[in-house]
Amino acid sequence: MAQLSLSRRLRRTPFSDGVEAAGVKAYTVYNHMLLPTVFHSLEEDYHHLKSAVQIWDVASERQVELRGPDAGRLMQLLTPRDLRSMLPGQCYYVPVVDETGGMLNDPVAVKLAEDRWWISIADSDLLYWIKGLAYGYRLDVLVDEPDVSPLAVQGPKAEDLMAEVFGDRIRNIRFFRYDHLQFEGRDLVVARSGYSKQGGFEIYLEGGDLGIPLWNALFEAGKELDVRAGCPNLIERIEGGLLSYGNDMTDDNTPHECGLGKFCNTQMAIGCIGRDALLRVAKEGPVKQIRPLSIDGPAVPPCDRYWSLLAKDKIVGRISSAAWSPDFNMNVAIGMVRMTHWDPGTELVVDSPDGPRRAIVLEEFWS
Ligand code: THG
Repeated sequence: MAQLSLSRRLRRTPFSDGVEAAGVKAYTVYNHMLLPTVFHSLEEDYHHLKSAVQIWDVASERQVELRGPDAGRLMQLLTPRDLRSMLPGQCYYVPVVDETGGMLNDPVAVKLAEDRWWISIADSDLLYWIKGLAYGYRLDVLVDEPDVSPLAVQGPKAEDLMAEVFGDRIRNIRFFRYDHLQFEGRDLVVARSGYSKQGGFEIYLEGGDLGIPLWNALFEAGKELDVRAGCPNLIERIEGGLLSYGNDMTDDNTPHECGLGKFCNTQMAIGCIGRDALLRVAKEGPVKQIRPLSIDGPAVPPCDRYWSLLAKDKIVGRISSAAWSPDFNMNVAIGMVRMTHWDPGTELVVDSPDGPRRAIVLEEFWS
């Protein structure tokens, strides 16, 4: 396999030195920044994530900061999720859509104050869309990418590790809420959230200079807990049904096609750019939707292009993510399936790189 050439354009993170010292084996590029994908092996990392605690360099989840009197108004322009009852101290998973209702990103919105938000983005250049809207609507708001780098602590022992470093106060943080905690005299936003289903926290580090001190403090405190460097794990995130923007959905998809309808209150989201388009398509309902699937046979290769889903030689969908799951003893996958074939139990044929295999539409992986 060829290697990725490193350069300044492919940004390092405040934690990269620690990630390298920990023996990172593979990276992907996310928001033009290095994002680790493997430390030991996908499967070893997976078992460890589900049994212990890991420190993840997810600095590539960049923040778009909105600051000023119109910050809240701009935030609501972006999403069909109704933000009116959201308070400082809360985080919301929000679909961001364009004027056609197409998904531009699926970030976590962090409300710091009425006039200050962070939008913790997935892999697309949302900054330019947001700056364009702020300028075009003549909003009184500053939009930029601050020096803020999330570091995630994930796994069943995450709470115990975090308590060692930040004190028992972190135990009171509820899911998708945050608190302000101190580290070396610096104020940090710490949320109970993260891109795994194993539980944990995300530390939003303001000021890259503290990256390695924070990284080292967590490893020092976690020695007894078998803490390791980790990263979002492909197997675990497919099992958990966590979507990956650019892989499982693009701007060709509406939130409803992505199964993100539960994060939309389109009727209530007055101001949302995509509101009219979404109200129009919501009437009919989506004709295709994201589904969990199993794929028969031995471990599948990496899904680096769509794999067609066929029924009687007709294309009825496509797989966008797939991996061998040791715990479920099958290949787990995420795909987009047409309405005529999306019911749980439907048997399809997937055109995988090593030939046709049976795929089954599931309800959930864990049932
Ligand atoms: N954390 C932060 N920023 C992020 C991610 C993150 N930016 C990029 C990417 N991940 C955005 N995508 C997601 C996808 C899923 C979730 C969060 C961000 C998520 N979903 C939960 C679920 O589906 O079960 C819970 C959603 C909810 O109930 O509100 O956590 O991980 N900072």
